[in-house]
Amino acid sequence: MERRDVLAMLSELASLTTLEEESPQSFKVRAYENARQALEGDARNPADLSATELAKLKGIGKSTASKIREFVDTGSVAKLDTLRATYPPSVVELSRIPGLGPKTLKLIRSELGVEDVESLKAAIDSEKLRTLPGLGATSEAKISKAIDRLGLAGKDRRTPIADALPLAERLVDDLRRVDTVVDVAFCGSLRRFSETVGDIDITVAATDGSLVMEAVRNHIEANDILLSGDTKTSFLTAAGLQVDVRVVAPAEFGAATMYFTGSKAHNIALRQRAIDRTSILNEYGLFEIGEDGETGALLASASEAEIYEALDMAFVPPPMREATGEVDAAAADELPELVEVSHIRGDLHYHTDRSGDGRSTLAEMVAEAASKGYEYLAITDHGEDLAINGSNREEMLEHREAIRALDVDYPDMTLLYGCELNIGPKGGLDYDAEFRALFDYTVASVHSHFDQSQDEQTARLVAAIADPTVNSIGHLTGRYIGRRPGIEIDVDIVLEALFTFDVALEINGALQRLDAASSVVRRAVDRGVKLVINTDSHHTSELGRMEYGVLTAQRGWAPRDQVVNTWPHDEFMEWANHRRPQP
Ligand code: DGT
Ligand code: CA
Ligand code: CA
Ligand code: ZN
Repeated sequence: MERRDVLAMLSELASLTTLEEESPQSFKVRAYENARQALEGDARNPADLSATELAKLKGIGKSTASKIREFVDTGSVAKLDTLRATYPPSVVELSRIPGLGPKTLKLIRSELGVEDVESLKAAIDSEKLRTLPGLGATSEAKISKAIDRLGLAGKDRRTPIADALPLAERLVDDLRRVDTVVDVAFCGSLRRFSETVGDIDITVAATDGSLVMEAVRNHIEANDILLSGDTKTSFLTAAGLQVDVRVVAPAEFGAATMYFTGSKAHNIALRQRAIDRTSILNEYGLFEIGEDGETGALLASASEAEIYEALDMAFVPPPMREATGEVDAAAADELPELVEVSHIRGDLHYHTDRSGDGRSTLAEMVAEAASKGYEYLAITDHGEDLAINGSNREEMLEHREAIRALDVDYPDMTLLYGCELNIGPKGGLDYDAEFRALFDYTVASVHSHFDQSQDEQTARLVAAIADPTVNSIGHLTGRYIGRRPGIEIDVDIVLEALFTFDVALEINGALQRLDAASSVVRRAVDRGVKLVINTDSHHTSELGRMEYGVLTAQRGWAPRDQVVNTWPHDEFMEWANHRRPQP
């Protein structure tokens, strides 16, 4: 039992209690969230702490402390089990639809018997939703549209990557500790960094499978074992997500991960290439075809790199394996030099507790960035137009002094006094032009008015892009994958404006966002739009998101030199300054 298991439990407890108490502001929900934050900020493993020690931590009450102990001691929490029974996965999914708050959810369950997306759609189609108090034809239409845009309807429900990846990483870590295990990888759409996944596919190289299968069956997330044999176990998590774990011989690990990473279309193209070269590719390896047409000598199987090489092509990074031109490009040795985490020299969307939603101090956040070896860092706390979380002029100017003072302590890193500006409904920005010109660097983002028409949304973005105090556009659509659709825009017009005004498009690495999406990144790359990959960190624990931003960039075929925060210090500073009116 580790810290992350306890954190995951508290998150689930908070979200299910929100449904029960019909408000995210309820005392109990806050108690679980505060406890989660307290544990996040404490270096010790909560499993090693007694109930008394836990309750001594700021933010953890007695009752939550005893639930944590219950979880550590027994592997489950009675309260959570009760909540899971009352709010099964199909109901939790409903609660994520914008416009369906906990109160409305309770109403449609009791009055209309709606228990999942399908029955909700039926209630909408028969115009029953609008008959309930507090709802009308307008909200009915809005909910219907959200269901379509989030892709919730239909048989193949998908899980947002933010829910799947942490779970897969935990399972991979656990399986690495099994004695007979040589290597473990998650494969499938998750390894390709698709923003939603149908299931989790894990491939294990082991000298003996039985211990692995046992470890999978005993895993804390394994709620319902679907099947378990010598080489494959499948289970469902409490949230209804399927996990498939397969065991292969270490010598075949590369062939197996390649096969199970897919995509299916990429595999088919590779198999065709193999056939064209009189060989055969399958999940066990690449083989010669003997004279009798039978499978002949083994050519490669242990690693993916060897197999690509034997196919006489460049290694294709997993996020590109979607059969959208990468096979031909790799065969011609014309893959772009993709951006990688090691190329990143700075983070340019970065909060401190100057923002209402920031949770680490300026000194802590800067020290953490320095530990990554960054050469520049833009502190971009929220502008004043953001309710509660924004800062007024006086506060910003004080913040500037604090940033300048701290900068002296970091000779190898340039601290930029920045701001996350709010793009208003018509494209207006915070403060005034003169005040904005004082910032060294800005990211402008949409945080409100998600319901305007596509034309209005496009116009507001273009107006912000045209402003000379704007360096970049943050989280382009404001979506939360699988939960909030984000604004609708004409992507071509926005990309054209970004190119014309030389403003960078952010790839936000927060897993719930991954915004701009990889499909938009690919178009931006083709259009010559500059990119910037950021973490949007609000806490020192969030800098690892850079990797997720980079994987999204790779999925969009982003070359290193098109990403401004891979550039050396002077080159980057020159670009950041060239539009800015000098105060
Ligand atoms: P998902 O789970 O819907 O998000 O997408 P994937 O790509 O993870 O698909 P999944 O889980 O059905 O299968 C995992 C990988 O296994 C897939 O990417 C490629 C491989 N695979 C599965 N079925 C086939 C098949 O019929 N032919 C080939 N060539 N590969 C397959
Ligand atoms: Ca899959
Ligand atoms: Ca699968
Ligand atoms: Zn932000």
